[in-house]
Amino acid sequence: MNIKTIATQPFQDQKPGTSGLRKKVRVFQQTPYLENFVQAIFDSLEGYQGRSLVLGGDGRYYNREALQIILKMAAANGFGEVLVGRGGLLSTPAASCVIRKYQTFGGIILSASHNPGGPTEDFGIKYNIGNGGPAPETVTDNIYGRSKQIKEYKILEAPDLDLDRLGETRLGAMRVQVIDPVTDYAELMGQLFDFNRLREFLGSGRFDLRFDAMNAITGPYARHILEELLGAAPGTVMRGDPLPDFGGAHPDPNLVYAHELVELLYGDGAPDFGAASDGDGDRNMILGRRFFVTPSDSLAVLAANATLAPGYARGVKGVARSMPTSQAVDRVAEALGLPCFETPTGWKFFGNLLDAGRITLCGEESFGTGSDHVREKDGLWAVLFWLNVLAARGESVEAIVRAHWRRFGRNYYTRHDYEGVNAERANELMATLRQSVGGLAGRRLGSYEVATGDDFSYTDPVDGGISQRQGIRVLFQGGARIIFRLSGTGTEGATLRVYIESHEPDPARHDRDPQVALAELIRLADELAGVRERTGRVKPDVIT
Ligand code: G16
Repeated sequence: MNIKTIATQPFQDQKPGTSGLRKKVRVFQQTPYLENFVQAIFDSLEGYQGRSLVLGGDGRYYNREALQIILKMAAANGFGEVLVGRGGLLSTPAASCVIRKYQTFGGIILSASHNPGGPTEDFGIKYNIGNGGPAPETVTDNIYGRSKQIKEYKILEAPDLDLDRLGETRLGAMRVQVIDPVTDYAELMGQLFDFNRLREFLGSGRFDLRFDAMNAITGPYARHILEELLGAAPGTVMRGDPLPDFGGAHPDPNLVYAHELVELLYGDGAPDFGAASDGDGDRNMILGRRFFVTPSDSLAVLAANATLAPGYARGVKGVARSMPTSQAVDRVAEALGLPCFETPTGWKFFGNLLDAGRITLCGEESFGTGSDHVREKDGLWAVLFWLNVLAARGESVEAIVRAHWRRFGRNYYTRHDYEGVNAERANELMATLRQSVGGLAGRRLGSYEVATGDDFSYTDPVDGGISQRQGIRVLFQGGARIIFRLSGTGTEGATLRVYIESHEPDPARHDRDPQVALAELIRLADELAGVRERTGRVKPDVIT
């Protein structure tokens, strides 16, 4: 087998976004687009010769082809070993778990997360470092820098490997281990949660649940853990086979895209509990019977009830949330005397806090919740955590959340997304806001008074790294907020996200529709940014 060094020209558009490089499949299919980016990753790493790499993806279209290329490039570049999930599959949290458990040098995960899959849809690739978490900005900046200068890449000339059979093979001098994608992850879950109690709870026939895997990666994980290990009824896991195009579904677990599950949970004879996960298994949506738990509330409820799960019985060291996530968890932290950190959007910003032992739980409004058990957000983990809390408390989801609001107040929250907006116009909108926001302090807008306005900047408390321009914040007296930012995960045009929040302490006012409770702030947001005028849109594409 020959190592070939192939001359190449750089692409100028390989800047990783919020979570790796995401583009249309057809972009990645143009040789050497993928090859360049993979070589740029390898070139920007030091000390990996002879070490192990974890490799897997969410099974989306082009996953298998891309894996064969990456395997041959890893061999040509001197990795000693690759651990690859059978069938090329590994959920994002499972990849993080495997990197940590086997102390590998890092990992490459192929996924465009919750974006649709298929020949005309999205593909993505991201590099995770040895702590199991997404590469921090210093690393992704280096990869990007390298991708703009790259002149050659290395690849082994070899036949494709059979990735469907467990066991060890070789690719040149490199060992390839095809591992079961579920085993290590399931074992970790068994250490964190009370599987005996859950077996009684789910096997009793008195608790009915559905898990919607959205034809994506979590199907095999959820079937094994919920149905085989914990005895939930067969059929608990819906859409449980990972398909390359997700069966045409948009694997984003929210009220819009998981509508089959939502209809079940809001219909006659609804189950007690419903949950869904996304393309690569790191997001989660939690539903009770006719009740939706916002991701921000979910984080707060888990933080307040953490000690009910054996893995967290000794308590939580601290919590963190991304800046646009609601401040519900801040109130829990305050009541429990815990440190609470506010980071920019992107799971990578939690890594240092988790590694330094300053936080145990963290989460984001974008349906992400996680803990120090891995360094990624983790969809099925959140579901098991909720089930553990439900089993321990013996109350319904709704009762638990309402009791939480009574104690801490309710943070009404909504996010309005304007998708596929002309990128230039979206950038102009942000630039104008950036200029004016500082001057808003002290101004009265409707019944609100602005406390401060800024463009969020974050100084990492562990390594001192500074990340600027992380979202425009308008902060009102009393804690209400309006936040504007552009998504870093889209593949076409720009997505403007407007996040709106307000705290309501009065239990008599906890029953309102968030769109109604937040109506004035929603109107103010539109006026402040001129969303309609500048984007030409009269309403958001997605409201969560
Ligand atoms: C990624 C990141 C998350 C982020 C989300 C949305 O999630 O890991 O931290 O909150 O994107 O980002 P944006 O608002 O920039 O689109 P995932 O599940 O797509 O990997």
